[in-house]
Amino acid sequence: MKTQVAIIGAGPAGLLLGHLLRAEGVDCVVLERQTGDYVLSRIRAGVLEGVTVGLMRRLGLDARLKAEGLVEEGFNLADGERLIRIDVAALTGRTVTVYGQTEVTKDLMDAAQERQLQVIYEAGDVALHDIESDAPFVTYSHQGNPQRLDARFIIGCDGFHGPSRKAIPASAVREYERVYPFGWLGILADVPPCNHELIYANHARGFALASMRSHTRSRYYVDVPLSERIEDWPDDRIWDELAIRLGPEAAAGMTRGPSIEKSIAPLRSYVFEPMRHGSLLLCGDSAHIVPPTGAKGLNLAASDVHYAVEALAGWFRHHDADAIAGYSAKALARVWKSERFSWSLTRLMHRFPEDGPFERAMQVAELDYIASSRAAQTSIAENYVGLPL
Ligand code: FAS
Ligand code: PHB
Repeated sequence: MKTQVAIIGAGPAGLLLGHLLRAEGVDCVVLERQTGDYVLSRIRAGVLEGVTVGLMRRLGLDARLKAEGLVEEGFNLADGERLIRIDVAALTGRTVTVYGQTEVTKDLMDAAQERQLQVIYEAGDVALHDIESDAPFVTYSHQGNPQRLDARFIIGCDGFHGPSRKAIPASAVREYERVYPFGWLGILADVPPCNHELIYANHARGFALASMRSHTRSRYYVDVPLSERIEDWPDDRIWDELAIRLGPEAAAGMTRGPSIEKSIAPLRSYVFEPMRHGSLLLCGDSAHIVPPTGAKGLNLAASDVHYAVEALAGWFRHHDADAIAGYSAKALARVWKSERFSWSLTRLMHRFPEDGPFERAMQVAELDYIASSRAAQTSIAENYVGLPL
């Protein structure tokens, strides 16, 4: 089989990219290891920046997002004594939209057939070949048969554990990583949210986040030691811990109920450079990971896709080789700023085992400064709604 662009991975990055390339008249095929149902079963991001909403609008796939997404004008930082509201709408003129990654992926999947976006699910043993040539290709197995897909470019949208970035020679690679000494235990429940806006809490017992998916479905998190197992966290224990960490006001508004999903995710900051090598470009988690504290992961995948579509459309329309050559630097410039914001908010809102009284005093002083400074709140707000492309 032959196409112009081979996309590996049908998560949000791969599907967004596939649809946008089709809209630009660029032929592409998406190869996905899992089934569509499995991809949709993964509960992940919940907050969309304007960049991500804008790409769905550009595709004309934002009907459900407009109807069901919750536009949020602010969010809150809690420290056990007070709630510091960051009024992102007043400070930046922009907002964020609460609309689960699962819903974004579903909207993109549902549109694939009618828009002739070819997505091959259950594509096993995907391997990349000749990525330094102008004629790279991908081999894979499907329904027990070996397959080959020839393309002009291969785009790795295969997440943190995919094969794409590993196809780049080690001599060309620079990696940066910070693994955090805790994970996030997340719970999804069909109960109304405790607050109409998100609350990030730094409590003596640890971090908590109150988020939501709709007016009737809530998403909460507490940070736990990496040694914890989900079996050790019955629902009641999670609800009790959330009520303590989020504080009495939020606890008073909290409705408990049975979890419909709960899991523990590790946290890391990770950047892989370069995001292009020869005819291979990387988008999303295949090239970078952020701790979910800043709600940047999914949105960074969207900005990578924006730059990749710009570069590929330029190449196929005008043979603009500079656009392809400039992709990595352009995408990384925004990646690093989001890495910094996610790392700094993680540092501010979590208790680190190695921290002593001085580090705790720094957190208190920074929260005091944020509570009293419009400039400090504006800085947080412009990062939270998403920096310009
Ligand atoms: P994805 O990982 O979503 O998609 C990659 C796709 O490639 C998958 O479908 C995978 O099956 C496929 N693939 C992998 N290997 C393959 C192979 N060999 N062949 C073919 N296909 C292959 N971000 C937030 O903003 N907020 C959050 O709360 C949040 N929570 C998260 C919780 C968890 C447990 C994880 C892992 C991530 C979380 N993230 C969160 C980040 C997450 O939302 C990512 O940023 C987002 O999924 C990035 O999308 P993709 O780059 O498309 O990668
Ligand atoms: C979520 O709703 O899943 C969510 C929201 C904000 C974050 C992380 C996760 O920072």
